[in-house]
Amino acid sequence: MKTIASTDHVLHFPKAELSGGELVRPYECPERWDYIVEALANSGFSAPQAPTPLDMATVEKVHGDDYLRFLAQAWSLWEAEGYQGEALPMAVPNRRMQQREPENINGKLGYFAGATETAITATTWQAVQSSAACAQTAARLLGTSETSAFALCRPPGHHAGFDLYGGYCFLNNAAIAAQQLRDAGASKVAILDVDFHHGNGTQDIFYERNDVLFVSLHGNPGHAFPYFLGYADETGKNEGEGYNINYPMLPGTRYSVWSDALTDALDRIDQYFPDALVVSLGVDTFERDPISFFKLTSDDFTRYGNAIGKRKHPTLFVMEGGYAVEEIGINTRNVLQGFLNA
Ligand code: OKP
Ligand code: ZN
Repeated sequence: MKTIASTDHVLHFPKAELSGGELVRPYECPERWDYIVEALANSGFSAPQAPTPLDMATVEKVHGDDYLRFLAQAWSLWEAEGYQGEALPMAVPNRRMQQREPENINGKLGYFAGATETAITATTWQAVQSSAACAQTAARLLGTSETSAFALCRPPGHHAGFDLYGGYCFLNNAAIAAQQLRDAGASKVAILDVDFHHGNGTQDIFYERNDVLFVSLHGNPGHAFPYFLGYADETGKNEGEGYNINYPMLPGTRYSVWSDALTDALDRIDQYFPDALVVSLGVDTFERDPISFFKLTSDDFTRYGNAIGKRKHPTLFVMEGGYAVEEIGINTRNVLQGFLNA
């Protein structure tokens, strides 16, 4: 299995994340990438390949024009105000408020924010585009020479909606990969999101579409980020009705329960007969993850990689979360090895 990864990921590393009322070193940090590259190298995976530059035409089919213009301009507008810190949203449009993009950068940040912990720096946009390019390049491989691939994306993408950033995400890498597969001739693509957090951005993007099935296993939003989406009664809208499936699970969930949801999810995916499967791969379901509440062990990652592999879909893994940094490499490798050994 080939890995596509970009060293540009280091260009996104804010000094701070807003967490528990403090500005802390971000959980989503550059060493995450290093640990994964190291674990794959130690297990005989081929060295990562750099992506080709991002083709924005694909991105424009899953994100709004106003939003993409905002991401490209955010830092220069922030800098022009003379601010010394990193760009964080503060005021956000809420119930009974106007949904209009303001002129001022603070207004724009709030308007496009789906959450307020994630900072933008001078070089964030470059890192974000290279991360998306990894997903797109890996999707191109899957459409041609390969039956599986791994896009080692950083920053992650599944919280990025049509016109929303936050939860460490800016461009939705998995959505871009799915769209790329569609444009290359796949008539149906399934996305399986196994990150601990609900893929609210991916759900948002494909909610009214039936050419992309979205299936997510995650912490119950009544108890876990992103809090405002991810319930089981969210099943899609219009053409997309029936093509969105959520499996919210409670604090303390172990593999015995999680794997039943996975089996059900994989059955639903098989019944859809997709031409390709995109896996939003977050390993923050790990028992020692610092910000999550599922209880999967490192061996469980091998088990579920194997279960996914047994379904024999052309499969693209796209990296999402995982914050137990020293174990992120082993856990990610275990999923991919379990998959390959199926
Ligand atoms: C991104 B992905 C930590 C709270 C964190 C944001 C979580 C984003 C997770 N104090 N809230 O889905 O792994
Ligand atoms: Zn996550």
